[in-house]
Amino acid sequence: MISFTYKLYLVISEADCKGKNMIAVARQAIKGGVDIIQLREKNASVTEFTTKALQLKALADEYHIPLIINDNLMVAEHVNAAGIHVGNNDLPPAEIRREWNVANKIIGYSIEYIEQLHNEQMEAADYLGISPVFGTATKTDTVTEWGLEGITTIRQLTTKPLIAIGNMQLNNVKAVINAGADCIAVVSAICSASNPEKAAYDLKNEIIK
Ligand code: TZP
Ligand code: MG
Repeated sequence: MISFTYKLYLVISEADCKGKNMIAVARQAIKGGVDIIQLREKNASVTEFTTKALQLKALADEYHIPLIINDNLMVAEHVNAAGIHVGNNDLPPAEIRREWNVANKIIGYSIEYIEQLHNEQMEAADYLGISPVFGTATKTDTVTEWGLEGITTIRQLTTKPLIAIGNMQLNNVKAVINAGADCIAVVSAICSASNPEKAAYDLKNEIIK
């Protein structure tokens, strides 16, 4: 089991950067305080996904932070990512653990239903994503809006690191941490910011203060 000490998790795709260069946005975000990054490309071909993953891996290596790949184990293995993040409808964590036979890889698992906290999949995961905490325009096909109460409920059911995602903003991250989350994951609060470095810096300070 890995030790998960990260506090500010950037989830990024080319589309989320809305015309800006994704690698430039990611670099600024890392300079501001992002300490783990996930490439989440929903509509890219495997070739495009791999190309972007390689670029982001080089950047992550430069700053010595982990790169996580969303959903695609082939891409994660190919670029030697630090880990993979999956949801309820993806390759299950226990299976990934068997296939990707490397002990120190990080496996993240999104919790969308409370029942998932009682299945073997969550046992195989290194961290759990609370998905989503609040409703967000970035991802609309969601099941449960956990809210602060949901975080507290999940906190009581597991000791695994909890990553909060879904409309995380400067004015709510502290409450989310106080409710029991260990780490905050964001897309738009950084990718859509006019100054991603400052946005990351402010979020990080708010989380750790
Ligand atoms: N999973 C649950 S909500 C979400 C994902 C990928 C999107 C979060 O985006 P934002 O812009 O930080 O609300
Ligand atoms: Mg998925």
